[in-house]
Amino acid sequence: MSNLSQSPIWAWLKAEQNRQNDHLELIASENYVHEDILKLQGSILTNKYAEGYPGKRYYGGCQYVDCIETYAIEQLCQIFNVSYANVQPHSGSSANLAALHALIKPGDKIMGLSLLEGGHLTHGSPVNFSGLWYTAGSYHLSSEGLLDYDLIMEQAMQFQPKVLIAGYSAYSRTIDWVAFRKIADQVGAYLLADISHISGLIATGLHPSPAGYADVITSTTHKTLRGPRGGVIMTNREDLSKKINSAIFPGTQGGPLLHVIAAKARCFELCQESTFFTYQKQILLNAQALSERLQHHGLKIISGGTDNHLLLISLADFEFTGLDLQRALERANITTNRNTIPGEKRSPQLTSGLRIGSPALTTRGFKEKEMVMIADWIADAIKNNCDPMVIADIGVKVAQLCHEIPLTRPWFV
Ligand code: DSN
Repeated sequence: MSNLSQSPIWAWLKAEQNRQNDHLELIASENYVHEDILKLQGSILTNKYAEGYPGKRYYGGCQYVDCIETYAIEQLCQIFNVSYANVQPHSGSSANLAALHALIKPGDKIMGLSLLEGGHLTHGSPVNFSGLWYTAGSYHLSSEGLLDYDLIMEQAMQFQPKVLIAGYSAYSRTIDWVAFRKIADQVGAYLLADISHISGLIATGLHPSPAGYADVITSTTHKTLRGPRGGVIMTNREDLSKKINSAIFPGTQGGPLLHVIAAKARCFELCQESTFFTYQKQILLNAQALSERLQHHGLKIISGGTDNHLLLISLADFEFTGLDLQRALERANITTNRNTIPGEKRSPQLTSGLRIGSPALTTRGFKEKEMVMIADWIADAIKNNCDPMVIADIGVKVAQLCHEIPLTRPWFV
């Protein structure tokens, strides 16, 4: 097939474009990128092999990609106030894989928040490399769904991890890095901060930074940071920076994706513009508006609210599951994901929670007024047990709102 427009791939791309425009995107880890990010990711940089690091490559012809990667590293160090960075990880999972590979040996102990309570697969889940290759233990939230640092100290003292991991996929409160440093010091562990979800808030000073407390910081670049899909690793320790570089290449990856690294560099530039601070502020206001309005309807939010971009609705008191609600909202063109909650009694496939986040809709231009409307619709769906008539009615309102505030991010088809 010589013409892309005749390929089914083109039709699926157009269909996905329409889906993104016609749906309310509430998945906390998704966002809509700037057109420069799309441009750079689709650029001729994809043609270039550059195994190694700037100035020390295993291929010729790297003079320009060296400039791009060096610039990306400098920009990232500036934003997060760190001395060393690696911008080659293909994803957040790859970043965590390399960080652990740099710090410890297979069989050593790691400890993160339980996946069921908001941790991440790569923080020690038994079905992931982190739980299969390392001896993994979990710490747990308090009964209110909060990090309880005395409790974590106790759990860490008992388990004695070599790496303590902080940073989460479904935790809506501020993380106290000073308390985590204290716990890590007490048990003689490295502190690994995975800031994938909150890196945009940290970059703009709206959440405390782990820099100066964590030995190693990992992140994705596509969530609140609003860049291309990918990962990064940062540290202030020269000894660890060398180990991290070796752990990425040749340890766990081959050639870096220079088209993605260029897009990361552009993302880091955009993060330093004043509009990015305004955007992050609005993310917080929007998440709070969602949380307050849902609680106004009598719904339970885990931990009682949110300090960041996401919140977790508890469905423990309802007969339908997180999966039921996710599917019902999807029929009304509201995209969310089901999530386990602390004290979960259902399977991870079904769950008793729904995670929602504000980054993507904030990019779309939505403010508190729209968040209140959306919270009303979600509450309607819940209180009416996902009744098909109610869901159909919500779908009509969603279509109207998407029409009134279209996605003005660049379109490429
Ligand atoms: N799966 C991502 C999330 O949705 O939070 C984290 O990797």
